[in-house]
Amino acid sequence: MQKSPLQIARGNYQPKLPVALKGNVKVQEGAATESVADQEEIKALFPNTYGLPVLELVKGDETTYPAVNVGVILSGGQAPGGHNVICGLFDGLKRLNKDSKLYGFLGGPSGLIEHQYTELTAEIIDEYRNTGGFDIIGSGRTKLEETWQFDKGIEICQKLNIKAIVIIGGDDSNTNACVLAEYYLQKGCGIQVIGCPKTIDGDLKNSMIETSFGFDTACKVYSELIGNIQRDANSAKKYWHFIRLMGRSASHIALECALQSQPNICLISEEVEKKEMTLNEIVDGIVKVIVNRAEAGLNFGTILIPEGLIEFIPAMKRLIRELNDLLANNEEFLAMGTDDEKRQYVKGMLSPDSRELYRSLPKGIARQLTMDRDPHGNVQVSQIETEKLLIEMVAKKLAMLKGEGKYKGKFAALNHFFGYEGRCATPSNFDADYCYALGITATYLITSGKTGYMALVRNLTAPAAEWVAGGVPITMMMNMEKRAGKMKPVIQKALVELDGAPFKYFAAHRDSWAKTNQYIYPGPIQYYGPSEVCDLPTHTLMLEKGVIR
Ligand code: FBP
Repeated sequence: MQKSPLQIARGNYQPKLPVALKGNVKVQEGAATESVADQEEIKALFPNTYGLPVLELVKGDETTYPAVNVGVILSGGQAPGGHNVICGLFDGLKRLNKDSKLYGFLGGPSGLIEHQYTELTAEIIDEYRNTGGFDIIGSGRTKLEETWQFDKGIEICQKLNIKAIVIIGGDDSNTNACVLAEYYLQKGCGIQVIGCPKTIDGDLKNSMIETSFGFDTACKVYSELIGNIQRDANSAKKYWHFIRLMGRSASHIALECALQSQPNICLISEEVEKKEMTLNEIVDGIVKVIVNRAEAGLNFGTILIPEGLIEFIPAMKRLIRELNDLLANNEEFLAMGTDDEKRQYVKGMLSPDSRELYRSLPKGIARQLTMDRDPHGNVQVSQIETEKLLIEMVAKKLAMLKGEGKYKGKFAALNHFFGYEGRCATPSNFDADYCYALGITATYLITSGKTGYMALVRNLTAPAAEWVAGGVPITMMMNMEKRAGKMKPVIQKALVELDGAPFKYFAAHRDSWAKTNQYIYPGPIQYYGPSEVCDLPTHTLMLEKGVIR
Protein backbone atom coordinates (compact mmCIF):
# COMPACT_ATOMS: atom_id res chain seq x y z
CA MET A 1 0.00 0.00 0.00
CA GLN A 2 1.39 3.42 -0.95
CA LYS A 3 1.99 5.94 1.81
CA SER A 4 2.66 9.65 1.98
CA PRO A 5 6.01 10.81 3.42
CA LEU A 6 4.14 12.04 6.53
CA GLN A 7 2.41 8.67 6.94
CA ILE A 8 5.79 6.95 6.84
CA ALA A 9 7.34 9.40 9.28
CA ARG A 10 4.38 9.12 11.69
CA GLY A 11 4.66 5.34 11.57
CA ASN A 12 8.07 5.73 13.14
CA TYR A 13 7.04 8.31 15.76
CA GLN A 14 7.62 7.04 19.28
CA PRO A 15 4.97 8.49 21.61
CA LYS A 16 6.37 10.25 24.65
CA LEU A 17 5.72 8.21 27.78
CA PRO A 18 5.17 9.48 31.31
CA VAL A 19 8.06 8.51 33.59
CA ALA A 20 5.54 6.63 35.76
CA LEU A 21 4.86 4.21 32.89
CA LYS A 22 8.50 3.38 32.19
CA GLY A 23 10.27 0.47 33.82
CA ASN A 24 8.57 -1.49 36.58
CA VAL A 25 5.15 -0.25 37.54
CA LYS A 26 2.79 -1.02 40.37
CA VAL A 27 -0.73 0.07 41.19
CA GLN A 28 -1.18 2.19 44.30
CA GLU A 29 -4.65 2.50 45.82
CA GLY A 30 -5.94 5.87 47.01
CA ALA A 31 -8.99 6.74 49.04
CA ALA A 32 -12.40 5.13 48.51
CA THR A 33 -14.75 7.08 46.24
CA GLU A 34 -18.39 8.11 46.01
CA SER A 35 -20.49 8.86 42.96
CA VAL A 36 -20.85 12.55 42.05
CA ALA A 37 -24.53 12.43 43.04
CA ASP A 38 -27.33 10.03 43.92
CA GLN A 39 -24.95 7.92 46.03
CA GLU A 40 -27.58 5.58 47.49
CA GLU A 41 -29.17 4.70 44.14
CA ILE A 42 -25.82 4.19 42.38
CA LYS A 43 -24.51 2.09 45.27
CA ALA A 44 -27.58 -0.13 45.13
CA LEU A 45 -27.24 -0.60 41.37
CA PHE A 46 -23.49 -1.29 41.49
CA PRO A 47 -22.89 -3.20 44.74
CA ASN A 48 -19.58 -4.64 43.49
CA THR A 49 -18.06 -1.69 41.65
CA TYR A 50 -19.23 1.15 43.88
CA GLY A 51 -16.86 2.99 46.21
CA LEU A 52 -13.64 1.55 44.75
CA PRO A 53 -10.47 3.58 45.34
CA VAL A 54 -8.82 5.87 42.79
CA LEU A 55 -5.63 4.23 41.47
CA GLU A 56 -2.23 5.62 40.60
CA LEU A 57 0.54 3.87 38.72
CA VAL A 58 3.89 4.34 40.42
CA LYS A 59 7.38 2.83 40.28
CA GLY A 60 7.29 -0.81 41.35
CA ASP A 61 9.54 -3.85 41.69
CA GLU A 62 10.37 -6.30 38.99
CA THR A 63 7.46 -8.72 38.63
CA THR A 64 6.62 -11.58 36.32
CA TYR A 65 3.22 -11.45 34.71
CA PRO A 66 1.26 -14.44 33.40
CA ALA A 67 0.10 -14.26 29.77
CA VAL A 68 -3.35 -12.72 29.44
CA ASN A 69 -5.79 -12.47 26.53
CA VAL A 70 -7.61 -9.16 26.14
CA GLY A 71 -10.41 -8.00 23.81
CA VAL A 72 -10.76 -4.40 22.66
CA ILE A 73 -13.79 -2.53 21.29
CA LEU A 74 -14.02 0.88 19.63
CA SER A 75 -17.41 2.40 20.35
CA GLY A 76 -19.24 5.37 18.78
CA GLY A 77 -17.89 8.17 16.63
CA GLN A 78 -14.30 8.18 15.45
CA ALA A 79 -11.76 10.25 17.38
CA PRO A 80 -8.09 10.78 16.52
CA GLY A 81 -5.86 8.62 18.69
CA GLY A 82 -8.03 5.50 18.98
CA HIS A 83 -5.45 3.45 17.12
CA ASN A 84 -2.78 4.55 19.57
CA VAL A 85 -4.83 3.36 22.55
CA ILE A 86 -4.85 -0.05 20.88
CA CYS A 87 -1.12 0.17 20.07
CA GLY A 88 -0.36 1.11 23.69
CA LEU A 89 -2.48 -1.76 24.92
CA PHE A 90 -0.75 -4.19 22.56
CA ASP A 91 2.76 -3.00 23.46
CA GLY A 92 1.91 -2.98 27.16
CA LEU A 93 0.60 -6.54 27.07
CA LYS A 94 3.53 -7.86 25.06
CA ARG A 95 6.01 -6.02 27.26
CA LEU A 96 4.70 -7.81 30.34
CA ASN A 97 4.39 -11.22 28.68
CA LYS A 98 5.06 -11.89 25.01
CA ASP A 99 2.50 -14.71 25.01
CA SER A 100 -0.39 -12.37 25.82
CA LYS A 101 -2.85 -11.83 23.00
CA LEU A 102 -4.99 -8.90 21.93
CA TYR A 103 -8.24 -9.51 20.08
CA GLY A 104 -10.16 -6.72 18.37
CA PHE A 105 -13.95 -7.02 18.22
CA LEU A 106 -15.07 -5.82 14.81
CA GLY A 107 -17.50 -3.02 14.04
CA GLY A 108 -17.97 -1.80 17.61
CA PRO A 109 -19.85 -3.43 20.50
CA SER A 110 -21.83 -5.58 18.04
CA GLY A 111 -18.58 -7.50 17.38
CA LEU A 112 -18.67 -8.80 20.94
CA ILE A 113 -22.29 -9.88 20.69
CA GLU A 114 -21.99 -11.37 17.22
CA HIS A 115 -18.59 -12.92 17.88
CA GLN A 116 -16.85 -11.01 15.10
CA TYR A 117 -13.22 -10.59 15.99
CA THR A 118 -9.65 -10.66 14.79
CA GLU A 119 -6.38 -11.24 16.57
CA LEU A 120 -4.25 -8.12 16.43
CA THR A 121 -0.73 -9.09 15.50
CA ALA A 122 2.45 -6.99 15.55
CA GLU A 123 2.22 -6.68 11.78
CA ILE A 124 -1.29 -5.22 11.93
CA ILE A 125 -0.48 -2.96 14.85
CA ASP A 126 2.59 -1.51 13.10
CA GLU A 127 0.40 -0.41 10.18
CA TYR A 128 -1.73 1.73 12.48
CA ARG A 129 0.75 3.46 14.81
CA ASN A 130 -0.02 7.16 15.20
CA THR A 131 -2.69 7.07 12.50
CA GLY A 132 -6.18 8.61 12.64
CA GLY A 133 -9.40 6.67 12.15
CA PHE A 134 -10.89 3.59 13.73
CA ASP A 135 -10.43 1.37 10.70
CA ILE A 136 -8.11 -1.08 12.42
CA ILE A 137 -11.19 -2.91 13.74
CA GLY A 138 -14.05 -0.50 12.94
CA SER A 139 -16.53 1.09 15.32
CA GLY A 140 -20.28 1.09 15.84
CA ARG A 141 -23.05 2.55 17.94
CA THR A 142 -24.74 -0.64 19.16
CA LYS A 143 -25.58 -0.17 22.84
CA LEU A 144 -24.34 -2.87 25.19
CA GLU A 145 -27.05 -2.83 27.81
CA GLU A 146 -29.01 -6.06 27.87
CA THR A 147 -28.11 -9.20 29.74
CA TRP A 148 -28.43 -11.46 26.68
CA GLN A 149 -25.76 -9.29 25.04
CA PHE A 150 -23.54 -9.57 28.11
CA ASP A 151 -24.00 -13.35 28.07
CA LYS A 152 -23.01 -13.53 24.41
CA GLY A 153 -19.87 -11.64 25.49
CA ILE A 154 -19.12 -14.32 28.11
CA GLU A 155 -19.44 -17.05 25.47
CA ILE A 156 -16.84 -15.53 23.16
CA CYS A 157 -14.51 -14.53 25.97
CA GLN A 158 -14.54 -18.07 27.28
CA LYS A 159 -13.89 -19.43 23.81
CA LEU A 160 -10.89 -17.12 23.32
CA ASN A 161 -9.80 -17.27 26.95
CA ILE A 162 -10.22 -13.48 27.18
CA LYS A 163 -9.79 -12.19 30.73
CA ALA A 164 -10.51 -8.52 30.10
CA ILE A 165 -12.38 -6.28 27.68
CA VAL A 166 -11.29 -2.70 27.01
CA ILE A 167 -14.08 -0.42 25.76
CA ILE A 168 -12.90 2.77 24.11
CA GLY A 169 -15.88 5.10 24.05
CA GLY A 170 -17.74 8.17 25.23
CA ASP A 171 -19.93 8.72 28.28
CA ASP A 172 -22.67 6.30 27.25
CA SER A 173 -20.26 3.54 26.21
CA ASN A 174 -18.32 3.88 29.45
CA THR A 175 -21.55 3.81 31.44
CA ASN A 176 -22.35 0.55 29.68
CA ALA A 177 -18.78 -0.68 30.35
CA CYS A 178 -19.46 -0.25 34.03
CA VAL A 179 -22.80 -2.06 33.84
CA LEU A 180 -20.97 -4.88 32.08
CA ALA A 181 -18.20 -4.94 34.71
CA GLU A 182 -20.79 -5.15 37.48
CA TYR A 183 -22.69 -7.92 35.71
CA TYR A 184 -19.53 -9.98 35.14
CA LEU A 185 -18.58 -9.59 38.81
CA GLN A 186 -22.05 -10.68 39.88
CA LYS A 187 -21.80 -13.69 37.58
CA GLY A 188 -18.30 -14.48 38.85
CA CYS A 189 -17.13 -15.18 35.30
CA GLY A 190 -13.75 -13.53 35.85
CA ILE A 191 -13.93 -11.08 32.94
CA GLN A 192 -12.71 -7.59 33.75
CA VAL A 193 -13.95 -4.48 31.94
CA ILE A 194 -11.89 -1.30 31.56
CA GLY A 195 -13.02 1.92 29.81
CA CYS A 196 -11.07 4.63 27.97
CA PRO A 197 -12.29 8.24 27.57
CA LYS A 198 -12.90 8.93 23.89
CA THR A 199 -14.84 11.62 22.01
CA ILE A 200 -13.97 14.64 19.92
CA ASP A 201 -16.92 16.37 21.62
CA GLY A 202 -14.86 16.98 24.79
CA ASP A 203 -17.88 16.33 27.01
CA LEU A 204 -16.40 13.38 28.89
CA LYS A 205 -14.39 15.20 31.53
CA ASN A 206 -14.66 15.78 35.24
CA SER A 207 -12.59 16.17 38.38
CA MET A 208 -10.53 13.10 37.40
CA ILE A 209 -10.62 12.97 33.58
CA GLU A 210 -9.04 16.18 32.28
CA THR A 211 -10.07 15.69 28.66
CA SER A 212 -11.31 13.01 26.31
CA PHE A 213 -8.92 12.01 23.55
CA GLY A 214 -9.52 13.27 20.03
CA PHE A 215 -10.79 16.69 21.14
CA ASP A 216 -7.32 18.20 20.75
CA THR A 217 -6.73 17.02 17.19
CA ALA A 218 -10.26 17.66 15.94
CA CYS A 219 -10.26 21.23 17.30
CA LYS A 220 -6.84 21.91 15.80
CA VAL A 221 -8.05 20.72 12.38
CA TYR A 222 -11.23 22.82 12.53
CA SER A 223 -9.31 25.85 13.81
CA GLU A 224 -6.89 25.59 10.92
CA LEU A 225 -9.83 25.59 8.49
CA ILE A 226 -11.52 28.49 10.28
CA GLY A 227 -8.25 30.44 10.20
CA ASN A 228 -7.93 29.80 6.47
CA ILE A 229 -11.50 30.98 5.92
CA GLN A 230 -10.84 34.09 7.98
CA ARG A 231 -7.81 34.89 5.85
CA ASP A 232 -9.97 34.47 2.76
CA ALA A 233 -12.77 36.59 4.23
CA ASN A 234 -10.30 39.32 5.10
CA SER A 235 -8.82 39.16 1.60
CA ALA A 236 -11.99 39.07 -0.48
CA LYS A 237 -13.99 41.18 2.00
CA LYS A 238 -17.33 40.03 0.61
CA TYR A 239 -18.62 36.99 2.48
CA TRP A 240 -20.02 36.17 5.86
CA HIS A 241 -19.09 32.59 6.67
CA PHE A 242 -21.52 30.65 8.85
CA ILE A 243 -19.55 27.68 10.19
CA ARG A 244 -21.28 24.88 12.10
CA LEU A 245 -19.05 22.68 14.20
CA MET A 246 -19.58 19.16 15.47
CA GLY A 247 -19.77 18.42 19.14
CA ARG A 248 -23.29 17.09 19.65
CA SER A 249 -24.90 18.83 22.67
CA ALA A 250 -21.91 20.51 24.26
CA SER A 251 -20.26 23.59 22.73
CA HIS A 252 -16.71 22.68 23.77
CA ILE A 253 -15.51 22.35 20.18
CA ALA A 254 -17.00 25.69 19.10
CA LEU A 255 -15.57 27.41 22.17
CA GLU A 256 -12.10 25.89 21.73
CA CYS A 257 -12.07 26.85 18.04
CA ALA A 258 -13.12 30.39 18.98
CA LEU A 259 -10.26 30.59 21.48
CA GLN A 260 -7.84 29.40 18.82
CA SER A 261 -9.07 31.56 15.94
CA GLN A 262 -10.92 34.59 17.41
CA PRO A 263 -13.88 34.77 15.01
CA ASN A 264 -16.35 37.67 14.92
CA ILE A 265 -19.11 35.65 16.55
CA CYS A 266 -19.29 32.31 18.33
CA LEU A 267 -22.60 31.06 19.69
CA ILE A 268 -22.47 28.95 22.84
CA SER A 269 -25.50 26.71 23.30
CA GLU A 270 -25.17 26.55 27.09
CA GLU A 271 -25.40 30.35 27.26
CA VAL A 272 -28.42 30.36 24.95
CA GLU A 273 -30.13 27.96 27.32
CA LYS A 274 -29.15 29.85 30.46
CA LYS A 275 -30.48 33.12 29.03
CA GLU A 276 -33.55 31.31 27.64
CA MET A 277 -32.96 32.88 24.27
CA THR A 278 -35.34 32.44 21.36
CA LEU A 279 -34.25 31.80 17.81
CA ASN A 280 -35.22 35.39 16.96
CA GLU A 281 -33.06 36.77 19.74
CA ILE A 282 -30.09 34.77 18.46
CA VAL A 283 -30.72 36.11 14.96
CA ASP A 284 -31.02 39.68 16.31
CA GLY A 285 -27.66 39.32 18.05
CA ILE A 286 -25.98 38.21 14.82
CA VAL A 287 -27.70 40.97 12.82
CA LYS A 288 -26.49 43.59 15.26
CA VAL A 289 -22.87 42.59 14.72
CA ILE A 290 -23.32 42.50 10.93
CA VAL A 291 -24.92 45.96 10.88
CA ASN A 292 -22.20 47.45 13.09
CA ARG A 293 -19.44 45.96 10.98
CA ALA A 294 -21.14 47.18 7.80
CA GLU A 295 -21.09 50.71 9.21
CA ALA A 296 -17.33 50.35 9.57
CA GLY A 297 -17.13 49.10 5.95
CA LEU A 298 -16.63 45.46 6.97
CA ASN A 299 -19.16 43.41 5.03
CA PHE A 300 -17.63 40.10 5.94
CA GLY A 301 -16.92 37.95 8.93
CA THR A 302 -17.04 34.54 10.56
CA ILE A 303 -19.66 33.00 12.81
CA LEU A 304 -19.14 29.71 14.66
CA ILE A 305 -22.23 27.68 15.48
CA PRO A 306 -22.20 24.59 17.73
CA GLU A 307 -24.12 21.75 16.09
CA GLY A 308 -26.35 21.21 19.10
CA LEU A 309 -27.53 24.84 19.21
CA ILE A 310 -31.17 24.34 18.40
CA GLU A 311 -31.61 21.75 21.13
CA PHE A 312 -30.73 24.45 23.67
CA ILE A 313 -33.31 27.00 22.52
CA PRO A 314 -36.07 26.30 25.06
CA ALA A 315 -39.00 26.34 22.60
CA MET A 316 -37.03 24.15 20.17
CA LYS A 317 -36.14 21.81 22.98
CA ARG A 318 -39.84 21.35 23.73
CA LEU A 319 -40.59 20.75 20.06
CA ILE A 320 -37.77 18.19 19.77
CA ARG A 321 -38.93 16.43 22.93
CA GLU A 322 -42.46 16.18 21.52
CA LEU A 323 -41.07 14.89 18.23
CA ASN A 324 -38.91 12.32 20.03
CA ASP A 325 -41.96 10.98 21.87
CA LEU A 326 -44.14 11.10 18.80
CA LEU A 327 -41.70 9.41 16.44
CA ALA A 328 -40.32 6.69 18.73
CA ASN A 329 -41.17 3.39 17.00
CA ASN A 330 -43.97 5.12 15.08
CA GLU A 331 -44.73 2.65 12.29
CA GLU A 332 -47.54 4.79 10.91
CA PHE A 333 -45.16 7.74 10.38
CA LEU A 334 -42.45 5.53 8.88
CA ALA A 335 -44.90 4.06 6.39
CA MET A 336 -45.85 7.49 5.02
CA GLY A 337 -44.64 8.11 1.49
CA THR A 338 -44.09 11.83 0.96
CA ASP A 339 -42.51 14.57 3.07
CA ASP A 340 -45.73 16.59 2.83
CA GLU A 341 -47.76 13.71 4.23
CA LYS A 342 -45.33 13.41 7.13
CA ARG A 343 -45.38 17.16 7.74
CA GLN A 344 -49.17 17.25 7.89
CA TYR A 345 -49.22 14.28 10.25
CA VAL A 346 -46.64 15.83 12.60
CA LYS A 347 -48.46 19.18 12.62
CA GLY A 348 -51.65 17.44 13.61
CA MET A 349 -50.03 15.77 16.60
CA LEU A 350 -48.02 18.61 18.17
CA SER A 351 -49.09 20.92 20.99
CA PRO A 352 -50.24 24.38 19.76
CA ASP A 353 -46.94 26.19 20.59
CA SER A 354 -44.75 23.51 19.09
CA ARG A 355 -47.01 23.32 16.04
CA GLU A 356 -46.60 27.06 15.51
CA LEU A 357 -42.82 26.80 15.78
CA TYR A 358 -42.68 23.74 13.52
CA ARG A 359 -44.80 25.56 10.95
CA SER A 360 -42.51 28.61 11.04
CA LEU A 361 -39.39 26.56 10.23
CA PRO A 362 -38.09 26.26 6.67
CA LYS A 363 -39.31 22.93 5.23
CA GLY A 364 -35.80 21.47 4.99
CA ILE A 365 -35.10 22.03 8.69
CA ALA A 366 -38.53 20.72 9.71
CA ARG A 367 -37.83 17.56 7.71
CA GLN A 368 -34.38 17.15 9.28
CA LEU A 369 -35.97 17.32 12.73
CA THR A 370 -38.10 14.30 11.94
CA MET A 371 -35.34 12.14 10.48
CA ASP A 372 -34.15 8.88 12.08
CA ARG A 373 -33.06 9.08 15.73
CA ASP A 374 -29.74 7.67 16.92
CA PRO A 375 -29.73 4.42 18.97
CA HIS A 376 -30.19 6.52 22.13
CA GLY A 377 -33.39 8.06 20.72
CA ASN A 378 -31.78 11.48 20.16
CA VAL A 379 -32.14 13.75 17.15
CA GLN A 380 -29.02 13.41 15.02
CA VAL A 381 -27.89 17.01 15.35
CA SER A 382 -25.06 16.50 12.86
CA GLN A 383 -27.76 16.19 10.18
CA ILE A 384 -29.53 19.46 11.00
CA GLU A 385 -28.29 22.38 8.97
CA THR A 386 -28.65 25.12 11.58
CA GLU A 387 -26.15 27.30 9.71
CA LYS A 388 -28.51 27.47 6.72
CA LEU A 389 -31.47 28.24 8.95
CA LEU A 390 -29.56 31.14 10.51
CA ILE A 391 -28.41 32.48 7.14
CA GLU A 392 -32.00 32.49 5.89
CA MET A 393 -33.32 34.25 8.99
CA VAL A 394 -30.46 36.77 9.14
CA ALA A 395 -30.88 37.61 5.43
CA LYS A 396 -34.60 38.25 5.94
CA LYS A 397 -34.00 40.53 8.89
CA LEU A 398 -31.26 42.47 7.10
CA ALA A 399 -33.52 42.95 4.06
CA MET A 400 -36.17 44.34 6.40
CA LEU A 401 -33.69 46.73 7.99
CA LYS A 402 -32.49 47.79 4.57
CA GLY A 403 -36.07 48.64 3.64
CA GLU A 404 -36.28 50.78 6.74
CA GLY A 405 -32.98 52.49 5.87
CA LYS A 406 -31.25 51.05 8.95
CA TYR A 407 -28.74 48.88 7.11
CA LYS A 408 -26.70 49.94 4.11
CA GLY A 409 -24.25 47.06 3.85
CA LYS A 410 -24.08 44.07 1.52
CA PHE A 411 -24.81 40.61 2.84
CA ALA A 412 -23.55 37.51 1.06
CA ALA A 413 -23.24 34.37 3.13
CA LEU A 414 -21.57 30.99 2.71
CA ASN A 415 -22.26 27.98 4.87
CA HIS A 416 -19.84 25.32 6.13
CA PHE A 417 -20.05 22.31 8.39
CA PHE A 418 -16.87 20.94 9.93
CA GLY A 419 -17.16 17.58 11.61
CA TYR A 420 -16.13 14.57 9.60
CA GLU A 421 -13.07 16.52 8.34
CA GLY A 422 -11.46 16.30 11.77
CA ARG A 423 -12.64 13.06 13.35
CA CYS A 424 -10.07 10.86 11.64
CA ALA A 425 -7.19 13.28 11.27
CA THR A 426 -3.69 12.05 12.07
CA PRO A 427 -3.53 12.54 15.84
CA SER A 428 -1.61 15.54 17.11
CA ASN A 429 1.43 14.76 19.26
CA PHE A 430 -0.78 15.45 22.27
CA ASP A 431 -3.39 12.88 21.26
CA ALA A 432 -0.79 10.38 20.00
CA ASP A 433 1.07 10.55 23.33
CA TYR A 434 -2.07 10.72 25.49
CA CYS A 435 -3.70 7.75 23.78
CA TYR A 436 -0.62 5.58 23.84
CA ALA A 437 -0.28 6.29 27.56
CA LEU A 438 -3.97 5.42 28.06
CA GLY A 439 -3.41 2.07 26.34
CA ILE A 440 -0.38 1.23 28.49
CA THR A 441 -2.31 2.33 31.58
CA ALA A 442 -5.21 0.04 30.68
CA THR A 443 -2.70 -2.85 30.52
CA TYR A 444 -1.65 -2.30 34.13
CA LEU A 445 -5.24 -1.98 35.31
CA ILE A 446 -5.90 -5.35 33.70
CA THR A 447 -2.80 -7.11 35.01
CA SER A 448 -3.58 -5.90 38.51
CA GLY A 449 -7.05 -7.44 38.29
CA LYS A 450 -9.08 -4.21 38.24
CA THR A 451 -12.54 -3.93 36.74
CA GLY A 452 -15.15 -1.17 36.44
CA TYR A 453 -12.36 1.40 36.02
CA MET A 454 -11.63 4.00 33.38
CA ALA A 455 -7.97 4.41 32.41
CA LEU A 456 -6.78 7.80 33.52
CA VAL A 457 -3.88 10.03 32.49
CA ARG A 458 -3.67 13.42 34.22
CA ASN A 459 -1.50 16.52 34.59
CA LEU A 460 -1.81 16.94 30.84
CA THR A 461 -0.64 20.55 30.63
CA ALA A 462 2.80 19.48 31.91
CA PRO A 463 5.34 17.80 29.61
CA ALA A 464 4.33 14.20 28.85
CA ALA A 465 7.12 12.84 31.05
CA GLU A 466 5.32 14.32 34.08
CA TRP A 467 1.86 12.98 33.30
CA VAL A 468 0.24 10.92 36.03
CA ALA A 469 -1.42 7.61 35.12
CA GLY A 470 -3.97 5.53 37.00
CA GLY A 471 -7.61 4.54 37.08
CA VAL A 472 -10.88 6.03 38.22
CA PRO A 473 -13.88 3.90 39.23
CA ILE A 474 -16.55 4.58 36.63
CA THR A 475 -19.22 4.66 39.34
CA MET A 476 -17.50 7.74 40.76
CA MET A 477 -18.52 9.72 37.65
CA MET A 478 -22.15 8.63 37.71
CA ASN A 479 -25.47 10.18 38.62
CA MET A 480 -29.10 9.31 37.90
CA GLU A 481 -30.68 10.89 34.82
CA LYS A 482 -33.90 10.46 32.92
CA ARG A 483 -33.32 8.60 29.66
CA ALA A 484 -36.21 7.61 27.41
CA GLY A 485 -38.62 8.26 30.25
CA LYS A 486 -36.75 6.15 32.87
CA MET A 487 -34.24 7.09 35.57
CA LYS A 488 -30.87 5.51 34.70
CA PRO A 489 -27.35 5.60 36.14
CA VAL A 490 -25.15 7.48 33.66
CA ILE A 491 -21.80 9.24 33.56
CA GLN A 492 -22.50 12.94 33.95
CA LYS A 493 -22.00 14.71 30.61
CA ALA A 494 -19.83 17.83 30.90
CA LEU A 495 -21.31 20.86 29.16
CA VAL A 496 -19.54 24.22 28.84
CA GLU A 497 -19.49 25.85 32.26
CA LEU A 498 -20.42 29.51 32.03
CA ASP A 499 -18.38 30.28 35.12
CA GLY A 500 -15.40 28.28 33.85
CA ALA A 501 -12.18 29.96 32.71
CA PRO A 502 -12.52 29.10 28.97
CA PHE A 503 -15.96 30.67 28.63
CA LYS A 504 -15.03 33.64 30.80
CA TYR A 505 -11.99 34.37 28.63
CA PHE A 506 -14.15 34.19 25.52
CA ALA A 507 -16.89 36.37 27.02
CA ALA A 508 -14.34 39.01 28.03
CA HIS A 509 -13.00 39.30 24.48
CA ARG A 510 -15.90 38.59 22.14
CA ASP A 511 -17.12 42.19 21.77
CA SER A 512 -13.79 43.37 20.53
CA TRP A 513 -13.43 40.30 18.23
CA ALA A 514 -16.85 41.22 16.78
CA LYS A 515 -15.97 44.84 16.00
CA THR A 516 -12.50 44.61 14.55
CA ASN A 517 -10.62 41.80 12.88
CA GLN A 518 -8.47 40.07 15.41
CA TYR A 519 -8.37 36.79 13.58
CA ILE A 520 -5.76 34.23 14.51
CA TYR A 521 -4.56 31.84 11.83
CA PRO A 522 -3.50 28.68 13.70
CA GLY A 523 -2.21 26.87 10.59
CA PRO A 524 -2.02 23.08 10.23
CA ILE A 525 -1.14 20.74 13.06
CA GLN A 526 2.63 20.48 13.36
CA TYR A 527 4.04 17.08 14.19
CA TYR A 528 7.74 17.97 14.11
CA GLY A 529 9.50 21.05 15.42
CA PRO A 530 9.74 23.01 18.65
CA SER A 531 7.69 21.65 21.51
CA GLU A 532 5.82 24.96 21.99
CA VAL A 533 4.46 24.51 18.45
CA CYS A 534 3.99 20.73 18.37
CA ASP A 535 2.97 19.58 21.82
CA LEU A 536 0.60 22.27 23.08
CA PRO A 537 -2.68 21.05 24.55
CA THR A 538 -5.96 22.87 23.89
CA HIS A 539 -6.62 26.43 25.09
CA THR A 540 -9.56 24.99 27.02
CA LEU A 541 -7.29 22.75 29.06
CA MET A 542 -4.66 25.45 29.56
CA LEU A 543 -7.28 27.96 30.74
CA GLU A 544 -8.93 25.39 33.00
CA LYS A 545 -5.59 24.58 34.59
CA GLY A 546 -4.61 28.25 34.89
CA VAL A 547 -1.56 27.74 32.63
CA ILE A 548 -2.81 30.69 30.55
CA ARG A 549 -5.17 33.41 31.76
P1 FBP B 1 -19.21 10.22 19.93
O1 FBP B 1 -20.00 10.98 20.94
O2 FBP B 1 -19.64 8.83 19.76
O3 FBP B 1 -17.72 10.33 20.19
O4 FBP B 1 -19.44 10.91 18.51
C1 FBP B 1 -19.11 12.21 18.25
C2 FBP B 1 -19.75 12.77 17.01
O5 FBP B 1 -18.74 13.08 16.08
C3 FBP B 1 -20.61 14.00 17.31
O6 FBP B 1 -19.83 15.16 17.37
C4 FBP B 1 -21.59 13.97 16.17
O7 FBP B 1 -22.80 14.63 16.50
C5 FBP B 1 -21.83 12.51 15.98
O8 FBP B 1 -20.66 11.86 16.39
C6 FBP B 1 -22.12 12.15 14.54
O9 FBP B 1 -22.51 10.84 14.48
P2 FBP B 1 -22.35 9.89 13.21
O10 FBP B 1 -20.94 9.46 13.20
O11 FBP B 1 -23.24 8.74 13.54
O12 FBP B 1 -22.72 10.65 12.00
